[in-house]
Amino acid sequence: MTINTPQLIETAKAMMAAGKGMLAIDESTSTCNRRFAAAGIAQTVEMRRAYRELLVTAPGIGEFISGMILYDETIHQAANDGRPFVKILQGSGIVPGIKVDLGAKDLAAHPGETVTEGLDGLRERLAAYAGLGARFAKWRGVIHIAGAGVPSQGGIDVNAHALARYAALCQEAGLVPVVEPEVLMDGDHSLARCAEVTQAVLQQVFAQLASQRVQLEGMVLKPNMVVAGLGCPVQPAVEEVADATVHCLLRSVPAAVAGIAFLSGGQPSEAASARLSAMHARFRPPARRELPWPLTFSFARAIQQPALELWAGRDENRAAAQRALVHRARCNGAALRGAYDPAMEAA
Ligand code: 5MM
Repeated sequence: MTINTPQLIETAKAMMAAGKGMLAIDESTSTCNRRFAAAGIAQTVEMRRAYRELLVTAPGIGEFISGMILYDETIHQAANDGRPFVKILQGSGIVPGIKVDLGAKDLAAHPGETVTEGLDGLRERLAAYAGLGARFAKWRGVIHIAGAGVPSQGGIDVNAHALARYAALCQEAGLVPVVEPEVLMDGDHSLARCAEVTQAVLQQVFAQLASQRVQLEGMVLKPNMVVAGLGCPVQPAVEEVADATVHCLLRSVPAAVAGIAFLSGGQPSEAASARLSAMHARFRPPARRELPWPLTFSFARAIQQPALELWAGRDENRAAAQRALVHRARCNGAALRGAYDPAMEAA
């Protein structure tokens, strides 16, 4: 099948719109239920629908959010007034997308490592999602750091290969692939170890993308920031994370890629905003050369978490929760100008 490159490029440009980033609301049912349970919210289809309605209808969210990543359950749902979520997003100028992987499963013969599944039947599922209005898709490969042998080359290779096969199928279906190789923050590894693993993973991902003939201009990379493990006794400064992350990307990501949108990975919301802001403040002319790709966010927890906790499943908290959501989106919008200031949190 011929690839519609101009259409892919146009969608990717809309996703990378200046001053905006993406909001991931694609938690699978089990992940969403786990977060609801922690916040004391009932774990039902209706509560998940009500929460996603709160997110997609937040007044003003389109000022800072260019795209939202939905989940299979969510893309079929509608607001109380009957309007499908996809239509609401389109009406706010937000590009609808869909998470299409089926989760990370234990990788045979590789204790402590996983491979993301979901390639079987993916061509048909992508066509169905495109018919529902999705214009991009997302797949997450998960890389663990644990000791000397994890990740193994085999673990990196198989996840990179799956990401590339997914990406090629997306482009065939007219959907922009968001390629998400996540090096987890779990563990006590150093910043340097995260940089080493992230670089090895990204280089293998781009080798596989080339091998599968994925058009870089019509894809978006969703990487982790280069950070120390959560259990590492030495936690780097904001500027160290910014520099390590951008240097790693410059060494690994071809300039033709349409854009880069970070996951937050469990970082506190304020830290994610501060680190993204530092990247923009520190890597711009005349002090440094201009970055070759737009650099933005595709956060889930770092934007949603305060809103989820405020909502707590109660309708009377809905407006306050929406304000908290838009506040986090605004903070990250400021980060894209290198202008995030912790003082914004008091506003
Ligand atoms: C890494 O997770 C992605 C970004 O979220 P954070 O900013 O919170 O790290 C996110 O899109 C993730 O892939 C989805 O929430 C889906 O997770 P599950 O594990 O439910 O498939």
